[in-house]
Amino acid sequence: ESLGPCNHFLPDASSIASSIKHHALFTPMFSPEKFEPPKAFFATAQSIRDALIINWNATYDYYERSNVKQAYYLSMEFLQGRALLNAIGNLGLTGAYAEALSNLGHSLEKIATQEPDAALGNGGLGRLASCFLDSLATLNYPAWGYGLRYKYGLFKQRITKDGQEEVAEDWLEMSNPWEIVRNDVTYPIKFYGKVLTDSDGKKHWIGGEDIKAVAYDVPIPGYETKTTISLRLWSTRAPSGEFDLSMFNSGKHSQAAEALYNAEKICYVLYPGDESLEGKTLRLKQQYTLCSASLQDIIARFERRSGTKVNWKEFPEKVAVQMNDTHPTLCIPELMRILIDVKGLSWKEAWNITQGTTAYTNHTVLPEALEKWSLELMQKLLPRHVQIIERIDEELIRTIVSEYGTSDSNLLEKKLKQMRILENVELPAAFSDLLVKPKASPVAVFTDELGESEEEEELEPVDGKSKSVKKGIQGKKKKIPESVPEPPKLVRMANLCVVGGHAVNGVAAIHSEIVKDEVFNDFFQLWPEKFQNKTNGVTPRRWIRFCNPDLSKIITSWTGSEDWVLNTEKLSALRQFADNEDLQAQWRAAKRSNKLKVASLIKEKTGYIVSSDSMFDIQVKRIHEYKRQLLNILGIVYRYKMMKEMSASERKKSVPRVCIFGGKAFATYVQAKRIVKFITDVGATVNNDPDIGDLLKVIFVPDYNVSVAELLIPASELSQHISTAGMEASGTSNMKFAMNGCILIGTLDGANVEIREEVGEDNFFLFGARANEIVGLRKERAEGKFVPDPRFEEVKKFVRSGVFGSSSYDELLGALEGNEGFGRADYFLVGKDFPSYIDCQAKVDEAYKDQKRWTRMSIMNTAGSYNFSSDRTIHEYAREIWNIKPVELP
Ligand code: DL6
Repeated sequence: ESLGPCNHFLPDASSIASSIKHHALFTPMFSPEKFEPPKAFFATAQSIRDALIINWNATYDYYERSNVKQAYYLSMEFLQGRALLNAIGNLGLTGAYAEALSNLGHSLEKIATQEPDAALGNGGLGRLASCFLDSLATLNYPAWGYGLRYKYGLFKQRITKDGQEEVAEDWLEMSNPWEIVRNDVTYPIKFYGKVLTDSDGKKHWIGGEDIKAVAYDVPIPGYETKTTISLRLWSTRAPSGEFDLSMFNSGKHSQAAEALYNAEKICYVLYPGDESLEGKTLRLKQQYTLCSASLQDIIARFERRSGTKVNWKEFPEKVAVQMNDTHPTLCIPELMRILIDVKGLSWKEAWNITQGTTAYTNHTVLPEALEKWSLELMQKLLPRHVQIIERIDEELIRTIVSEYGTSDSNLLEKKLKQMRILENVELPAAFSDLLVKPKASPVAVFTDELGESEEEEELEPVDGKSKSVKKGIQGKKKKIPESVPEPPKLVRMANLCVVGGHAVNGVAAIHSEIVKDEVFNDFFQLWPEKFQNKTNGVTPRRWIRFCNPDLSKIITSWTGSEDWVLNTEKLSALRQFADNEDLQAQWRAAKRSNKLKVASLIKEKTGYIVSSDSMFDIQVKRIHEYKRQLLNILGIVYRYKMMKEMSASERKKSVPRVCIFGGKAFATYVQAKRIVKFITDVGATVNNDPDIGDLLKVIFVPDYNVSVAELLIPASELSQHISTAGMEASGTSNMKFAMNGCILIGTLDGANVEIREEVGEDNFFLFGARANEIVGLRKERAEGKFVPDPRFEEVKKFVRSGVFGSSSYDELLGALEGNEGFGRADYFLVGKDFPSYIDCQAKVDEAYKDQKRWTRMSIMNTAGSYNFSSDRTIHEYAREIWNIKPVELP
């Protein structure tokens, strides 16, 4: 029995129940006699999947027939979370499913928790991609997502007494009911090999290692629409015939299956460790697999839809490719390669098509996160792509030379150095005479590639060998003493994106300004028209309507309808009721019931018992020094120290807080892991201190993911977005928290700036240095002019005194002081912002004591969050970058 085409034919509870029973019977995964939660989950998922497939097919057929322009969102990460409640909710079947399951002896809410999170992402970038898919489907935009199907996701985080431990996340162990494997949709992917040139100059890349990419489709339903788009995830396999039977039979089992393993391991984990050459190679293979398989698929669709007459010039009128950060940059040379080598187009034609098709979103200003690949590695793995990249680099040099001329060689040299795609690579022969060469001195002069002429420098002896080096005249082969390593030749992926794409966008207003003024300023001067801002957004379906049903009911009743789910501007109507006592009482009751759920989660995951009368103060995000979890925890230590110094009666007057942390530290990011360990150490002391009791609890929720966020965010009262100003591109959890009536404490960074404008200055706790002060402050710090606040010094002393265990936390605190061996002195300005942070926290306590004022602030946050719906963001991308239009299915 099928459910029929979902929301056009609303099935009732009894037909749903029979569909679930049907799937329970015919799902061969479980024994027949029992109908326990895992089986009930799979049967329920399969019953709703029937409806999704009907709609997915209808959507696909219609796009195919009408040959509309489609956007493709390429991303290494999609942080989908669970799909069951979202699918049922989007199809408007929550009530019917709840009733059907209850008739079968289960509760929908409980069955939903059986589903493992699809955690194919690391953080905001991946969750943004998933929010975008929801908005694209909901708004009826013809668009697809493309990603990789990682067998083990990123990792599962365990918290032990030693801090974070990573274990493989086996999310596919029980199979994934949402994916549809398309064994007929496969593409060959090759690596290594060589490039041959035939007599008419045509290039042929003969691969040295072949694998194939296989499509797995995940249907993405829109809210209250039949449109169901696709997230196509690639998995990798060896081509058929690669299993060596005779070798296997001769007992060489591993060797016989080597090709299989080599292919499959490409899609084992997201961001495999890249310290080894093997790790780097694997990452590059992943990126290329995503780009090549997706482009082959897109091109095949374009050709099929074009019918007998393929007009390649029309490609950008039918296809938009969005590169989510630099991971899919290889789309540019891959599209060029296919168009030139396979389809026979000229360089110019291919370049116009590639530029017209691709666009790039930048998600970070951290220099270390702007990817650069070793040219040598890329040359081995993708020899033809390197030729194409070299040619793009050469064209770019030509553009730079024509823009800046040759008269001011310093300027030209500077521009070339900053803008070229290839770093530390000599200028191509055609340009070697361009720069004015300083006269060679009679003494032997040593040169570097870009001709910086410098005095002889004394170098530290390396291996007891030669120790002097000079840099000098352009054009001469670098002559470097044996012991001084050549700077590595690199491919700057971000530069390639900016050059190859027709649009470049940042993800919040302040970030887009930084992108223009700092990160890509040279390119902005050259092509100002390419640069745009697209402030991020989050889907109000998952992030209010489904994760916070109690608050949703209240919003619906006070705004008069459920329209706000699709038209979030309607949320602003709540402003007029912000002081209404009835609304305030309902609002507080909803928050309280969400807090009770989190208190149970905390007990289950950590064993700690927390009081829901305390303020729930939350910081959940990737653990990173720039996000400054360290500032938060040092603020907590200060609070604890102050409490310990108070008399018992004074202490009782403190505002009780549960301080909750969650987030993963990248496996090889040592300082981030130290921060996790420190937080849990502080928790172990504070939470067991009888003087403190419920007045302060410090909780680290392990394995933070979308499902945990769906519980924490609705329960939050204060949330922390406290990055060093200028370093957080946008943040998206700040938007989710504000939507759920949580008040933010934060710096003027990323989307905080716009959130504060919308919710009102009085409803946001602001502290810290501003982005334009950071450079000066760092300089001051480096010059030893910074005078720390005595409270900061006291806190560090307190930590070192051993209250939180035997560790002296030298590495952790050393980084704040710039002690010898601990690198840059407090680069993230924790010490500088500490006093303003704790003063601001005192204001938070004062505000919380006045619950009427606090509730008003909370309502004003939800009311002011309307602009941060991903629907708004997607409309902007569709209009201003992709040029696609909504298509309503007939
Ligand atoms: O744009 C989505 C998200 C932003 O909200 C965050 O501010 C930003 O940190 C994140 N960027 C990344 C990229 N990598 N790094 N670092 O995850 O993107």
